[in-house]
Amino acid sequence: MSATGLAVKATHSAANFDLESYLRSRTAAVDRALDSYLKRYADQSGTIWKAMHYGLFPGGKRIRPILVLAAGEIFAGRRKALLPFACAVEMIHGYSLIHDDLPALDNDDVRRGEPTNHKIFGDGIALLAGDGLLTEAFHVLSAPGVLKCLPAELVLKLIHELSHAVGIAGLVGGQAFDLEAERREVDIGVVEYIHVRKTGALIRASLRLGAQVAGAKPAQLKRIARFGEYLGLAFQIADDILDILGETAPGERAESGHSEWNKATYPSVIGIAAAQQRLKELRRQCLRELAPFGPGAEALRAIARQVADRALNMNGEALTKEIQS
Ligand code: GRG
Repeated sequence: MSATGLAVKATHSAANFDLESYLRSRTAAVDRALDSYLKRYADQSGTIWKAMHYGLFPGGKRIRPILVLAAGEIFAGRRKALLPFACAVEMIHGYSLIHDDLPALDNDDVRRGEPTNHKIFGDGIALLAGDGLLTEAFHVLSAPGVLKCLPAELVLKLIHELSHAVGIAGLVGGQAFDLEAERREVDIGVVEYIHVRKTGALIRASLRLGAQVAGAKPAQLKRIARFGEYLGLAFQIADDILDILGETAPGERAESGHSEWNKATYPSVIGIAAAQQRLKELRRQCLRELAPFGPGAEALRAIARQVADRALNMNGEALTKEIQS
């Protein structure tokens, strides 16, 4: 779809789909929109503005906002209507990372290859930058411009859904449960409970928001939501496998006094091979949910494959030896 807000035509096909250029173009659209939201406060550009900006730029993979756009594009959603939701989920993600890196939580020094927010701005400003991004997300969604694109009732419903996904029933609750789980033995049921909330809820919500903005029908929305559940879990399992197998830069690993093996993760509880097996199953489930959407869902299909395959195409034997030594 074009920046003029015209509907996107579902023209992708498996044979010609270029995920790299898709991600590049959607990332650029999200970056431009995020930048323009922040620029509105440029005259107040004190330390807090810089810290909020640093929380968003340079960005990471932008997977959540891209999921908003990709889900919306299946149903020919308008970019103008989708972008505020895409930006809101990225702001919330940015907040969660800043807070998660703080000494009181994961105590990380490095994020995306750069010093973490509190290492640059101090704990107090980093805390406030996270608060600022979380609040700004809902400011963006409740803006008059959004109500020009979508019925007020729908916007309110979506804000309600998003706040549920990132509050005690989702992101915040999952993070709290994870924190408490660090001190005890956990089984795989508990690990999944944490993942579904801490990581899965925002990923699922991103997809559901995009689909609803674009007018998906209830049965279609259910499918997208199930896809989101499988993808959210796959995303976390893949991340944990890559963490253990060493793809994450050493400085980015948690420093809260325990190794990756002691955390409540799939590979640490059931082992790498079983975690990879589960990941393969989730990959299949993701693709199955998208089947009825045809070529319009090619972007989501390619994303699901990429999320899983990064943690599947590894030389498990060699890396297992490395871990044991
Ligand atoms: C502090 C309320 C609060 C919640 C924190 C998201 C989160 C919950 C913690 C971040 C730590 C972590 C590793 C969580 C698992 C989810 C995950 C893999 C986050 C990283 O997301 P990416 O890979 O990051 O999308 P980029 O850098 O690409 O944006």
